[in-house]
Amino acid sequence: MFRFLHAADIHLDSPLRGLEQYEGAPVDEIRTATRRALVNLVDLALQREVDFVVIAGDLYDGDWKDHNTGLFFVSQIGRLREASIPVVMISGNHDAANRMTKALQLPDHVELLSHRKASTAGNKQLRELGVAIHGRSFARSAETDNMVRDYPSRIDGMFNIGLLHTSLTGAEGHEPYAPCSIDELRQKQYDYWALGHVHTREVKCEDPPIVFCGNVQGRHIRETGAKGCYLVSVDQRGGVEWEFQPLDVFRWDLCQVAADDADRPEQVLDRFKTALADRMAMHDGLPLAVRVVVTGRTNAHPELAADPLNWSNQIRAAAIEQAGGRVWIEKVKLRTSTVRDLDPEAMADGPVGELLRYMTELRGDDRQLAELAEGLSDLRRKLPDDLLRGEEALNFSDPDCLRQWLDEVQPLVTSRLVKGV
Ligand SMILES: [Mn+2]
Repeated sequence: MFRFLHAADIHLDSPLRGLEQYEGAPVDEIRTATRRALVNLVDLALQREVDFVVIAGDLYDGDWKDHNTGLFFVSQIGRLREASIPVVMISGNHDAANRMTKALQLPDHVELLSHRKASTAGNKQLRELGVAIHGRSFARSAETDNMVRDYPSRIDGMFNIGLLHTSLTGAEGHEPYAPCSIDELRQKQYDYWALGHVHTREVKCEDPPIVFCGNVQGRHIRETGAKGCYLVSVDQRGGVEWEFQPLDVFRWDLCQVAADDADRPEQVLDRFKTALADRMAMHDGLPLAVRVVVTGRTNAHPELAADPLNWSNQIRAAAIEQAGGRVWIEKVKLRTSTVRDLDPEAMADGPVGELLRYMTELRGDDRQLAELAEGLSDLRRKLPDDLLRGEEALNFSDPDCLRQWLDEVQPLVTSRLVKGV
């Protein structure tokens, strides 16, 4: 009967983080990725001849640096006007009314629902199609009120869609904006809830469909895998089907390498190449930014642990050789361990035994860890700023963080002290 695209969190012109400082980083691919994902969205709408498009907030990443971001959106979305495809959208926390200092007049086939109160899209074409789209934009970035309560009642005889930017009752890693429960959404008796804000796509409820479509382009290593939108089809009897459609032009991925039973670092490299080939095939040849995590108890551990920088770069080189510039290694984490544990008792009288006992003691004592951190404060002051900020910041006051460093340091130290361990 009709079909539409449900997209959200385009974050147009958002920077992609984590590759900038990397020699040979795909700077152009990164800079234009969100724009090209938007182009893919418009292309898809035209190819599949959808009846309309909804965007559930965070079209923009924040206030524009200049008008170019807005002009790019207007020019792309304008291509839908020629095909008579209306667009209904709301703003989210990133592009809330109070954050945006610049604006452009939107083309008349694009409707941004009000941030003053919840309303129903007024587009005539949608009314004729029998579709009512209800929603409300964020007035300020931190909308912590339940917005759903004031959403309009369903209009009988129409297909009712709710457009909402929310973290529901709380989603890990997302600010608790516009909180509400699945039950509250169901009580509205709408036929489809098009949600935005949570960047991982998820169908929260099948009947009626309550759907997070995720963002259209991964922006850092915590946004791995295919990103895109949902193509939603509604049949004569109001039956709804939804199908994920990738739109991303560049993908973040995790490549796990099991090093168990490998005898030499070269074998670990071979396993990495096999694992990478699998990942590349899985992502249909899209350019990838990959985090490599090597784990396992292996005889290669002493060599790996003794010179992690060398082996990380061997892995980067292997990726270049294999992927010819289509894959960038975001980070290498060598998390291997030794095949046989060092036994402090066996070396009870030696300096290595002493060291291992000290490390074990440290690990179990938050107070001593805090003292250690205090002792490192001079070093901390010398660290560049970006190591102390962001998701993977070095946190000197977090005992768990300190314990993890101990785990990384121990093999490094012992492998240099004890040959062949
Ligand atoms: Mn958001």
